[in-house]
Amino acid sequence: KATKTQPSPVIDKAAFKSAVIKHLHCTLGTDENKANNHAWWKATCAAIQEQVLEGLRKTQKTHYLNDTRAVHYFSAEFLMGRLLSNNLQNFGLFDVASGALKELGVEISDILEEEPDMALGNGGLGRLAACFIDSLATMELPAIGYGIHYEHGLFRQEIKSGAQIERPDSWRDYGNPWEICRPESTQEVSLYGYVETKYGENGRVLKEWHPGSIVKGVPWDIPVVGYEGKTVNVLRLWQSEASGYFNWDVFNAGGYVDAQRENVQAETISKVLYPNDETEAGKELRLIQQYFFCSCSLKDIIRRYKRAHGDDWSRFADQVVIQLNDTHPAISVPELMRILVDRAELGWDEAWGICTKVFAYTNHTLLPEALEKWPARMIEKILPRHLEIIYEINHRFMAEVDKKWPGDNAMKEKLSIIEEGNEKMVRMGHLSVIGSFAVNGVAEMHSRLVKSSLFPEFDELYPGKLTNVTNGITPRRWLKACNPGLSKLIDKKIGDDWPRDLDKLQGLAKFASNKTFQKQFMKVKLENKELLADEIRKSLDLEVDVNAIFDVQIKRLHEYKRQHLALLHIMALYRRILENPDYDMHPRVFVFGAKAAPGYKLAKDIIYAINKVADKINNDPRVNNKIKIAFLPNYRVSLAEKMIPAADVSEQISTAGKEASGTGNMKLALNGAVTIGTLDGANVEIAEEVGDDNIFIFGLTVEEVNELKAKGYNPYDYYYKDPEIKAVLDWLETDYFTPGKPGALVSIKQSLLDNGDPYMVLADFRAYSDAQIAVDAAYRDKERWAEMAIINTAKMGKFTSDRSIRDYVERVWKLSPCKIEG
Ligand code: 26M
Repeated sequence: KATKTQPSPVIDKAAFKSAVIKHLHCTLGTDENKANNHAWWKATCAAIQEQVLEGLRKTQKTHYLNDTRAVHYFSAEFLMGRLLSNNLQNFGLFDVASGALKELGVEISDILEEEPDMALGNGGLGRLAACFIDSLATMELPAIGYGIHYEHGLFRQEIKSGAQIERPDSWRDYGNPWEICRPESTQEVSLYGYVETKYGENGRVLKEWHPGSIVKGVPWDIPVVGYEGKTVNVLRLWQSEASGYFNWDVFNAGGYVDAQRENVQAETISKVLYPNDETEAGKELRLIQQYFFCSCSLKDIIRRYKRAHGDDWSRFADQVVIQLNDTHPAISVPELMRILVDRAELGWDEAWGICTKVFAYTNHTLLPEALEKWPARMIEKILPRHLEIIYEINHRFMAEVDKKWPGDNAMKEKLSIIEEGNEKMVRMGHLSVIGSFAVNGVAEMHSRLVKSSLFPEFDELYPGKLTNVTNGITPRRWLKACNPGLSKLIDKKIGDDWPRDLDKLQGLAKFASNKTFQKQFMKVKLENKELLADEIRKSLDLEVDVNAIFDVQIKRLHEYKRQHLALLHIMALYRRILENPDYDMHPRVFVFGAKAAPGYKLAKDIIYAINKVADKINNDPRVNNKIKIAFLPNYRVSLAEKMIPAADVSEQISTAGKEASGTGNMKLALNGAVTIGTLDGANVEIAEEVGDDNIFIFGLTVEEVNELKAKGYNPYDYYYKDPEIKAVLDWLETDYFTPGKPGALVSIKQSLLDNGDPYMVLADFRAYSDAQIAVDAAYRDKERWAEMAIINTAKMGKFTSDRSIRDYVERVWKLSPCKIEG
């Protein structure tokens, strides 16, 4: 039975209309006749922002009066995307706004497109943070997100002659209507300089850090509106500014011109997001970024705590829990120790007791190249006191290790925060595990591997500290807002309370074999495919058949994610068609979206190869439109929102054991795409939910990957034994796809043969190809496919980020909701 949970809107169409007009006049200085879409967008944002700020004020007041315990989500990245559509939906004002604008002669879909994405993140980790703060607000939990106010988010990707070009992202150039600057909450951050040792009363050693420079952190608040609009939390992002202070005691006066150089350096800190994901870069500025936002955030938390509790630190850990989103904010651990020991003059043990009750750490990767390590010399230069504190933490930790494994020096070397060697390195993962009371992986399989392969000894030393919280996604953005057609169909069928309680989608399962519902479900899918086909036409000047299978692979470009496995398979299909014009396959459109880190040569080569193969296949009449390849440039949140609702097939084909969780897999399945994937990350749990008949699992398991590695994997075995593999790899070496430029695609072949195929692409090729044949066969049975698609949507309840947050609350944060009245 359908239930109605949407609140009655706080403002009606007429009032919304006058609010928009008021802002057009008074905020933007234009009028209804002159306004372009951009102005209409801003006026609409301003109109809804009135409601947002009212909610924010009530929430902050209520949290203050109740002196609530809160979670502080520390993340170098928040990949928010666009906010207007979500904020309207969450206030139940989408239809009101759409109607009001229509009467003003404006189409809401046009103005939504005016909003630049807030792309302050690289990919999964940053988007997860955004989904989590959405769920926290929706569940009325006191929470604050802390991060960096990057002037430039992730680069804009253009494709020129097939190759990726990076352009700066300037999301704030025409102003951001959501953010509020709070200069009154500015913090100061110290950098460089030296540490002075002093002796206090009764011989107590006192350390004083004389910084070489001080920068200001100015906070910008982005309101985070929960579903149904009651709780409005904040995302607080720090922008760096010159403070005007310079430690003249330590350095000679530099004069006016040098001072300008100082300003530029200070402002550089929050200038740009590092575009690497999964590779540790080791750049000084990156470390300064990390320390900058952690230091500002901790000071902000402490200021708020002291307002309520004065200098009594005994309740700090009752009020404050800090979640470290990967090791990027790990420098917070020694920073809090510094504040407690050097500033508050607490004893070490008391301070450490507080720290290890406040911090919890989420690990997002096992890839060795992604585990952050900083040269001790670099930390010493930038944060001399922190290096001392890290050594002290380690010294005491080594004593603990010796207690557990007496005299075992190999164990000490292995677990030490300090990696000895040519250059001493600080292992931020170890620091995070030691400094936290809870450590979690992001999917069952990943957490198992964190325990068994990454930190087995820590698991022995601290039983119960290592745990799992499977990732999730917000269904408000990733179904309700991005797929209105399907949302309305679901509302009609099972009621409209699923956005808060995603398990309700189970109710669709009993209609999975109902022919009428199948038709309705697939009609929505077709309409979404038509919309994506329009995008493809606009963006690539490419016609695609909406009756083809839309096969979608969207994620950062990485060898471990194996976009090149998909590419080799497409080339194999092409070859089969050329050899046999009657090769029997249902037409397919392979849709890709992927950004490569600018310095990741092979990733860029794979993008180039996909585009070159696309040029050839898309324009070859012999293919007879059986294959189209659409690489959509500049993959980002707002593009994902268009691609995901249109997908029939979801490609999740990472080497088993490498993808910690994946979250795109959840978004696609939620929108009725069927997964072809390996037993990796959360794919395992998706398979458990939908059942083996409703997913196409292929390839080596983690155990098989390890066995094959152990016995010696030789990609040439596959190259010589499988003629199709040989043929497509050899093809890459010719100038067939790059006329006049033979060898332009050879790096891919080289990585798969000479470089040993580190991600076992060739080992999984045949199994992948067979699975794709099974996908093809399944799609031709229209009813069976519709049933599979519906089951996928119906069984995604587990993957709401509300469930992830509930797990964090119960297992880690121990938080209670706080109702906001009115
Ligand atoms: C490192 C050094 C310098 C600059 C940036 C980085 C860096 C930035 C982001 C490193 C890693 C970053 O993100 C990793 C990431 O997104 N991991 C993904 O996290 C998701 C959420 O848990 C998982 O679903 C994915 O499986 C995992 O790959």
